[in-house]
Amino acid sequence: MSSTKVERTLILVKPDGVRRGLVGQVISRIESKGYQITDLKLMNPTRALLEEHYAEHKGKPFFEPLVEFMLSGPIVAMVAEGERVIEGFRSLAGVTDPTVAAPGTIRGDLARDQGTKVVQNLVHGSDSPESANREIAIFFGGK
Ligand code: D4T
Repeated sequence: MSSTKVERTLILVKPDGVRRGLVGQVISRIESKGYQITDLKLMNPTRALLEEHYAEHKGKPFFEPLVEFMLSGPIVAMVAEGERVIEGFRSLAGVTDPTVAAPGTIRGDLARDQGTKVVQNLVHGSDSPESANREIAIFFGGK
């Protein structure tokens, strides 16, 4: 186990989650785990913002479908805070592929393969302190 430093992470409820009315359930799981939500907004991100957010995937076959999917409806962006929240939220979310995400996780309980080019897996969570800082600045830097 790593040390217990207070961290912040960027969490997104993707368009599938908002469309399906699952924002409350996602927030509830974050709060029930004991993390604090310190910023939150419903938004329609621009293509430029999403391309910056997903820059590491540029050039991959799922990049364009991913950006199109993320543009398909409003999303909810939030910042959650707590000791090891980055790792903790990724554990709450489950693995990327919702078909095999463990039952009990957000993706494992609430998402599945929809036969689309890009996996619709309800949520995003930053994967490191560096990513969290970068992503929080992208989504909340200008407010
Ligand atoms: P996000 O970034 O949305 O929290 O998801 P993950 O951290 O779990 O996964 P990721 O960054 O590797 O992928 C971003 C986004 O692209 C979709 N994706 C990913 C896909 O459709 N096909 C793929 O092969 C991969 C790797 C799912 C999430």
